[in-house]
Amino acid sequence: MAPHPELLSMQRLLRVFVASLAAVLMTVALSGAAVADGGRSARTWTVQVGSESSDQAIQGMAFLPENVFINAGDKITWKANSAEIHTVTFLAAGQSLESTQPFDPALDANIHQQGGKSYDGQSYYNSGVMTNVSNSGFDQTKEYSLKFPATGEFTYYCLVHGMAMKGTVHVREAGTEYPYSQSEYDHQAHKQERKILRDGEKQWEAAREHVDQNTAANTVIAGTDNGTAMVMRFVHQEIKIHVGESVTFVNNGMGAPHTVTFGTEPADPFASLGDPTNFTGGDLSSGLMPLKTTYTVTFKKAGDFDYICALHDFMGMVGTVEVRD
Ligand SMILES: [Cu+2]
Repeated sequence: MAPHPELLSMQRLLRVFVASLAAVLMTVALSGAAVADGGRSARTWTVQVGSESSDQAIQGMAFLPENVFINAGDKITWKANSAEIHTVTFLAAGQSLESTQPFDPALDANIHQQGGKSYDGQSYYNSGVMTNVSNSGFDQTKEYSLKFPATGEFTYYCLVHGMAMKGTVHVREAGTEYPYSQSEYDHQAHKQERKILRDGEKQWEAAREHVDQNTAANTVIAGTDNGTAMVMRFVHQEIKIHVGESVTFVNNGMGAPHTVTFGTEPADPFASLGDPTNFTGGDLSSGLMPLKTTYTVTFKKAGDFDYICALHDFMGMVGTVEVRD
């Protein structure tokens, strides 16, 4: 007697289930075996540099994971994970973070890759500019790898974001049991990324509420951040005023600098340019707007005036002031 068709499909389902269970068990056995070698064979670990929302509006100042525990002889590969630029920088013994101005032309080497492929524990090593896009205005480094032959605790920084963005490599004796697997680090990283996105959305919302409640003040928030999550947008992106009125741009953040730049993008985004008290069009720039600074522009002519943040325009940080008679 032929088996009932439903029974047949049950048997097939069961076979599929057993096969997938076997695959899962196999994976578990394999990763178990890898841990059981006591970490004697050198490994390569991955750390993400930055994080972002899909529209690039929210950017994370973080190495994910921030702490990684490896053994002597292992290698770390840092991977660019955001449009916002970052560096992986190990300072030389005795060197201070303040002394390394990444964009100082006199210290041009700061922003370029420096040091060998194996970390000596005391010299200056730099990844160059890490970003996942090619239009940041810098030579793009997508991946940076260093081998760690010696034990120790090594803290590194992003030169662009300074103390706000650091990570530590904990290098232990070869053969030490690893406290975390790569997939555990990846899980931590995903969790932190989601938190950064949530924090960014909240700040963006707060910025919108702030400008909505103070429309008479003609305020535009020129980016905001909480030291980790950055909102790379002008709020409101479009503002309407009358001839003779002013707009005040406010950098409301704790870590990320911005600019307000009308006209041609200047070669040096950090220098201020033009007279903001009497703007009728053409080139005008705030120069670098560090944290909690304002820049007020008085518009003396009708028209639509487009402007950018010269540091973050490639990720959509642009706006327009519509000036009417
Ligand atoms: Cu900006």
